Amino acid sequence: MNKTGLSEAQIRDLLKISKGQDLKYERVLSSMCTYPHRVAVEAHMDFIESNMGDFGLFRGTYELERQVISSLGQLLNYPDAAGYMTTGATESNIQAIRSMRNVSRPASCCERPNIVVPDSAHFSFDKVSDILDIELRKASLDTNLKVSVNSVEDLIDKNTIGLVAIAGSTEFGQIDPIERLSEIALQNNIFLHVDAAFGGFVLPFLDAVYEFDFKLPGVSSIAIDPHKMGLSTIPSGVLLFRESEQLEGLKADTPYLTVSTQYTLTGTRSGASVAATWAVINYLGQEGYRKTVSKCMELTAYLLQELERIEVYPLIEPVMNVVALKVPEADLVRNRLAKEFNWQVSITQNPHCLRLVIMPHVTAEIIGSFVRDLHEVLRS
Ligand code: 0PR
Repeated sequence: MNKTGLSEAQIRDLLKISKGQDLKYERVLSSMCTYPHRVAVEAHMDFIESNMGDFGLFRGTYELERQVISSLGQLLNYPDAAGYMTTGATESNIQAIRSMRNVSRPASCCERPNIVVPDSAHFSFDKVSDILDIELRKASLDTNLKVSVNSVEDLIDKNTIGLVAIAGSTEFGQIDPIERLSEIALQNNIFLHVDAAFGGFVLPFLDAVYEFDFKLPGVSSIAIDPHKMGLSTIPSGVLLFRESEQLEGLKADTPYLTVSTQYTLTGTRSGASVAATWAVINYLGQEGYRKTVSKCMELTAYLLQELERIEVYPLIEPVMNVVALKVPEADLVRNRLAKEFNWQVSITQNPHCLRLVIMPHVTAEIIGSFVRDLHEVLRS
């Protein structure tokens, strides 16, 4: 640290240089984040000092958080859902599984508990397994890259405390057969957590209807991320539980704070994210999100149409705005796109495909220019 401080002008200049080294989202086709909505940014700045870790000091912000939980509960067909705002789906997934373990512990007493997750589950579940010392059983996928229900059933045993389903998988944007998994969870009297980190702000606004939320009676918790397609600021995640008992499973005593209990993983926690999320969901409403999602889906269709001309095809028909493309030597193509044309795309693991996410910052011009560059790379 410097002995004496720099001037404000020096600080600004140095920050400008660093910011200049960051990529602009206009070249990024690999991210599930995007520019947050202006209304969210304004609210974030207005509540910058607010700390939800000691919410007795920030009663107004706390009330906004209650309203966010209730609005998203309503969106996901359970207005009475219990929950709180997390730093994102990694934390939501950790806490959902921790709650499963704590609530079901008496039943599965001495042996090591396990959960069954799709092979396509986000790597945050590997962290869950490590942190909580819970065995992770990975169920195989069918040819459409949805989890195989038979494989899930085969993996359940007396130490299984719950299942995980994905509504919008990270790599393929696919939705698991959640209706069936809900039945299986009920039959086995175990929890079912739905990771709708990405899909939560997409599926309710598509023309096609998908059953993935609390409407299904076996779904016991949902992770949904306002900092992805919700257009809020980072860090904004939401974890929702069907039963308040599940939230109680996360309770810690906080005797010297303004409130005597906490249910969160982090202590100090951003009230700015709460205000930003409240602002953008209320400003856009369902109509606003429907427009955003329609635009992303139209551009996804446009992308596929342009790619067809250069004989590049998707691995599966995209369900949402995530596209996996079959190209030979996908790693090499990805590297060349980055090096020669400054495009950021990612790669799926199994099979190896180019993966693009058509976020709200993507335009028809961006797609046109990307397809031209991809064509160039594939030709030479
Ligand atoms: N669950 C699913 C289905 C996800 O896709 C992700 C993140 C998570 C959980 C974890 O969410 P947090 O990272 O918010 O805790 N999916 C993206 C991914 O790992 C996150 C991301 C976002 C990556 C922007 C890159 C990026 O530029 O690919």
